[in-house]
Amino acid sequence: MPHTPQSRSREKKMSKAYIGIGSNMGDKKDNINNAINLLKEKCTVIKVSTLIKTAPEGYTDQPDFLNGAIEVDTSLTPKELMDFLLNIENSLGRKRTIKNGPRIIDLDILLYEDKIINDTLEIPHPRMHERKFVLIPLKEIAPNVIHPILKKSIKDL
Ligand code: PH2
Ligand code: MG
Ligand code: MG
Repeated sequence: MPHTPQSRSREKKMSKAYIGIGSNMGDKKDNINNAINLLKEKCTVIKVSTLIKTAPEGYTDQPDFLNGAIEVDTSLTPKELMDFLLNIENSLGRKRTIKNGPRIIDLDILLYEDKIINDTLEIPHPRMHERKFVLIPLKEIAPNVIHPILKKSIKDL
């Protein structure tokens, strides 16, 4: 069937988002793969970076992390996407004890289109540009994407 103006307007608007993923408890690789499979229930996963082992930043008295970055297309709004990511974290058994402490899985929205949101949800992720464990995997899948506040590409950050 050819696209008519009517059929096009009924299609869901898809947005591109980049998600940071990390784990430093249990079987880290399994946790990340399980989270990616759950993501596919509501998002189209376009790219997954190489997963890299990273030393903990911030609160350093905890195990090394496995970190990666994911590109998704989604019809979820930023808030809906955040709630979906929180549901995935909970369903994989994440318990929130120490702030920035060890976690089975962490899923953070890094970028959502070129939106800037300063609410309980902050997009771009407020610390992404200073975190190697975010920038290295993100550079692999999105080197030329522009940070909408800093106006610099990921590879230049
Ligand atoms: N996440 C944090 C704090 N520190 N360090 C590494 N290496 N990887 C992380 O994902 C990470 C961290 C808070 O979300
Ligand atoms: Mg995080
Ligand atoms: Mg988080």
